Amino acid sequence: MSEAAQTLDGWYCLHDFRFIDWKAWKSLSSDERESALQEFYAFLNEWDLIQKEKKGSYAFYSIIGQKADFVFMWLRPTLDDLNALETAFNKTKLAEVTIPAHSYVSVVELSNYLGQSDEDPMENPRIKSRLFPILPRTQYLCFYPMDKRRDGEDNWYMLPMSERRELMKSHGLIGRSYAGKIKQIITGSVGFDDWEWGVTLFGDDALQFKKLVYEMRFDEVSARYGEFGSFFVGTLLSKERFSQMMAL
Ligand code: 76R
Repeated sequence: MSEAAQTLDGWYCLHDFRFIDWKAWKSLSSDERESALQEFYAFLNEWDLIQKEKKGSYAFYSIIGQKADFVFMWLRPTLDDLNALETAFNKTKLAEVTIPAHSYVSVVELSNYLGQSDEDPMENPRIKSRLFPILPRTQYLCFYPMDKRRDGEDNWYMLPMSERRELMKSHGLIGRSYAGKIKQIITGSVGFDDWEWGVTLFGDDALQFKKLVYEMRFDEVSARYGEFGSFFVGTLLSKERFSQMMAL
């Protein structure tokens, strides 16, 4: 048996994709629509507060294309917190005019392929800030799930640790060349959802998502071992932008 990678795990993560039921929204009176928005904005204020206290984080983006209309990406200390959050949202008036489009459950993950030391990682502020990240407010977000292949000769999980480490080094180098342009959050979902990882990328220039993902496709880890699910791309929402989006 080859040596399993060790992971450090941080906040739990739920990506909750929704459609807007425009017909239902249009059938509400303007007072009902306004109060639905105000109720939702009170929720956003609560999430902002939790984020300020560093007890969790969230991202809110409008999705381009027909896979969904918007997404919440929530980070919380436990799965129970996430469950309570989605239930609380589901009880709102706004949720009544949404239809679930897709969801993804995972946990923020760092693996030990690169850099390991004897110190307690939880005492390292750089590691802590990556395991418990405050999500950026970049203009764009990209999300997709992925697996590492287990197919005949191309079985990631049968490779010795030393070889995987070598391959991940090259992956990390490509990633680092996008420093300042893209922030990535890798969340592990083995045992939680249909794929092994969720990849969430944040950036102000959406074209850089394409360039990074494309460049990685030529790198052995992705070229040989990467398998990918559906991609979602979104643009930042704020209260103001959401009000504009919902205006009739
Ligand atoms: O944690 C680190 O920064 C160390 C280096 C590193 C690891 C261990 C790293 C760096 N990644 C790691 C692990 Mn990554 N990453 C992806 C994708 O589309 C594709 O082809 C793959 C999707 C992107 C775009 C990306 C970006 N990475 C992983 C893992 C877990 C592997 C395992 O355990 O087997 C996956 C699934 C994965 C996938 N990676 C980086 C990036 C970027 C931008 C970096 C540089 C980060 C930085 O140094 O700031």
